[in-house]
Amino acid sequence: HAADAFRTDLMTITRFVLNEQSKHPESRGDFSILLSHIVLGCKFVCAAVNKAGLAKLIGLAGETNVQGEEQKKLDVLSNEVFVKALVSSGRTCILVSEEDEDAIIVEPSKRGKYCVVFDPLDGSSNIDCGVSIGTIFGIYMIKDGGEPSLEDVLQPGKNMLAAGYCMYGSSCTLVLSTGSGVNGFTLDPSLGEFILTHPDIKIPKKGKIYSVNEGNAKNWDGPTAKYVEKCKFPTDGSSAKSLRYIGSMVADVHRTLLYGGVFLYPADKKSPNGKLRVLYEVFPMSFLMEQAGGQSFTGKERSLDLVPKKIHERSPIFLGSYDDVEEIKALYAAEE
Ligand code: AHM
Ligand code: MG
Repeated sequence: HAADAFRTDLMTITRFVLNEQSKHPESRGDFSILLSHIVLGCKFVCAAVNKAGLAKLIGLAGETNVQGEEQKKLDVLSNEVFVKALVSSGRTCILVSEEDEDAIIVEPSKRGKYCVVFDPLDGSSNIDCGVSIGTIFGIYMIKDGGEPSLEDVLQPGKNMLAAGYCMYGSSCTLVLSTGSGVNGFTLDPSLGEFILTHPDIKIPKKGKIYSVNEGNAKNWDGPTAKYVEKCKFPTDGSSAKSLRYIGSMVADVHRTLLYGGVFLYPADKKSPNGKLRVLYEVFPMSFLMEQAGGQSFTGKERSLDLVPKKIHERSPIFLGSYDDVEEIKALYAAEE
């Protein structure tokens, strides 16, 4: 149909979130405002990532400042953009970023009720070879109306109100859950708007892919080793799984969400808590997985039940298709 060539009824992310909010008459639009500031950060980082390769070659404007200082590293730049966007939204009170050792307590005149935890540019070691990287974020509500404190962000992941990530890949994709399913939006560069392209994402119940850094295999514990062996040499007559590992969490999780299967970053002898950070890597991705019908497990418990004690704490993680994670849980249960 000619009519299909141009869609005229565009569901932008702003319109989508406003629609959702209208179901809650008590909401005053604060969440939409917060989200629009996060979206602005994502657009900025997307633009910066896209010209990262070129910037080195031709010195794009803005990449080297007038004093001739060396250009800021993209992860540092992204962090600054997100912190400023979040503070200026007037809707946040405490921020935790992978890039900042301490939590940021927002000054009283700019405070709102939301707490945001984020990794502004995850997988940044992949920038120089053009592999997809991303921003990950989670949103909590301050516990009581008082002074913001670390307690407000040291809450289990199940208390998050919303979580999402933005992947800077062949296209820029923002995946969001506000606690009623998962939706994906793709940036239309000509409009500068994120348009709903992946409504109501559901992860397949079982998948054909496993995703793990197998170079760490010699240090794995029993259940992880057994599970990966099962992926390669299944004993139940099913066919072996394919291995896909990008080494960029957002891209590996995005593929897992769309195609099914499992992504794991397990504990090993060298890093008994794995590598990934609880607040802004494990929790948001686990929140999205559950909302899409999958599961996330730490090797001990449901990931979202974990209560972090420190803001940069790490945890092992096994997430993905419901049935596949169920198998991993059984192997850990058998170990006890
Ligand atoms: P980073 O926060 O330093 O970028 O590290 C996190 C990244 C994840 O994106 C990815 O899943 C993981 O590190 C890969 O780690 P490894 O190289 O050990 O496989
Ligand atoms: Mg990271």
